[in-house]
Amino acid sequence: MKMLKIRSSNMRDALAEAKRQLGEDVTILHTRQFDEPAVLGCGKRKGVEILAAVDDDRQMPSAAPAGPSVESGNVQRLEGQVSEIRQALADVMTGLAVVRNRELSPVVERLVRNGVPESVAEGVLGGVGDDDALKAIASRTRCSGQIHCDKRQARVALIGPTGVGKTTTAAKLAAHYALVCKKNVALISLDTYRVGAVEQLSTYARIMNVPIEVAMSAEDGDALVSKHADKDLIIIDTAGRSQRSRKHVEELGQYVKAIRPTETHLVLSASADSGVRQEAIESFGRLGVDRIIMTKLDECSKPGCLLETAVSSLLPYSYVTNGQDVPDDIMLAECDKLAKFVWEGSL
Ligand SMILES: Nc1nc2c(ncn2[C@@H]2O[C@H](COP(=O)(O)OP(=O)(O)OP(=O)(O)O)[C@@H](O)[C@H]2O)c(=O)[nH]1
Ligand SMILES: [Mg+2]
Repeated sequence: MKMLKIRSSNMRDALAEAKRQLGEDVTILHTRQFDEPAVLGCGKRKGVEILAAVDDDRQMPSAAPAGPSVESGNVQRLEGQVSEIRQALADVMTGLAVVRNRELSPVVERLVRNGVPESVAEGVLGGVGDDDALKAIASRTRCSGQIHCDKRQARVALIGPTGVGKTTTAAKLAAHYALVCKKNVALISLDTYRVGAVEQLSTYARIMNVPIEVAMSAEDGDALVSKHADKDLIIIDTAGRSQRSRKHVEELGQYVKAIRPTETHLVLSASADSGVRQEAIESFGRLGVDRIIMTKLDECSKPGCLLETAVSSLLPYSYVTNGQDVPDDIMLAECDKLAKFVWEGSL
């Protein structure tokens, strides 16, 4: 028995096609109306489908006219393929919906609400209960503690993208270590790039009575460090550069290298886009970053960036800043406090 499924917009054409392909003795085994979405998903496609059969032993019509027959066969094959593709797509969409609608645990959901990407929140808190959430977050957030300048001179370079608060933070740190910790501090500015940058830091230096130097070229750096060999701490402010410009970041690297920093702190803004921070970690990371300072916590509505950055950079936080006031708006980074901020949304 040879069987054929034929679809057409009406019964008459379907029967004619069945006879043309299988001969006059064709038997119609089954007919049905169909009503389904059109191939590209717009509108409906209606018609009849017949299942026609003929005994194999009977004589088949000789050499069916090539044109219409081939076309009809092709259409059927295409329809079959389209239907398979549609089914596969439906499966994928169902799978995605299942993933999307997957129930998140309440602790993970809370972190996601606070701005932690779902994958990070799952990684840190998957399987952790409410009571242990703070501890789990704190354990994934490392903090470096104070700048060590007791036994040997510390040279701390602040680098990072434009406008994140490097100069303001340099002034806050200088004030804290000079005025509160009573350390012998000097400031060096490597920012001869931006108009007004040196004046900005000089104003703070004058108020704090801290010496300030400006390196006009990478070669100046070494001489300036020697000049201040007696200082406990040298804080180095640098020019903000786009994390996207490899050339400018490398240029900055030459300047910073000449100062021979003992610590290089990458300054990132909590109010910036997460993608920008990730790019900055990658780009400035090539210069040998060993700490992160997160600024502008006061401006950020979702503190999850603190956990996201800790997890993605694997670097410890040294300080966080939470306002424009020099010298007050800076805090030593402490894991418990940062975890509380991420979890509760307040410092
Ligand atoms: N709200 C808020 N503003 C801050 C904070 N830190 C710095 N700022 C402000 O951010 C702006 C830029 O600060 P700068 O210190 O000049 O930033 P920068 O990284 O040195 O900028 P460039 O040298 O141009 O790359 C200023 O208006 C600062 O007052 C902070 O913690 N919170
Ligand atoms: Mg600056």
